[in-house]
Amino acid sequence: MNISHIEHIGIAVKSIDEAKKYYEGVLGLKCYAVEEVKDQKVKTAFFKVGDTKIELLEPTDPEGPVGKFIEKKGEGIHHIAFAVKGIEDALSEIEGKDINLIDKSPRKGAEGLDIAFLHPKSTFGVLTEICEDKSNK
Ligand code: CMX
Repeated sequence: MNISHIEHIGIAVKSIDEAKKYYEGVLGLKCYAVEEVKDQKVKTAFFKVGDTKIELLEPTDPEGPVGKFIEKKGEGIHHIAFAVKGIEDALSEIEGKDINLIDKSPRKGAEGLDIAFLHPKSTFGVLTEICEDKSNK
């Protein structure tokens, strides 16, 4: 598998507006995009840190994946996302190694990336995403 870098770290928060006071006011990062991902029942906010981003995730529905996560575990790191080249091949390779895939084929995520999740029970407790930017940005 060809992983180039950590694309982003997803952090579950109850309120993006509240959390922004820390990321902008204390860490001095700049929020450059806010986007709702309706099918995931979240609002997202992005901050760049070198080649990696911080993705804040605020639930829009308590029954969505992030709403359930906050209810159970509280705010905190929700997932880690690795940028790969060739996401379809990466998924076939991962499936061949007996890892439980949440997404057997890529779907569209925030920022137009092709994304797929690996179940945390197969990945030592860390919800893991692989993603690929197929645009020519
Ligand atoms: N990290 C680590 N463990 C997690 C987890 C997370 N983010 N979310 C759930 N779990 C654990 C739970 O603690 C639970 O463990 P126990 O059985 O030991 O208690 C187990 O996984 C099952 O949890 P659950 O609450 O019953 O939740 P579900 O099975 O309904 O769903 C998951 C869990 C990971 C399959 C689901 O959240 C999912 O499909 N996630 C992928 C999509 C997603 O997270 N989208 C939001 C982000 C979208 C974006 O970035 O744009």
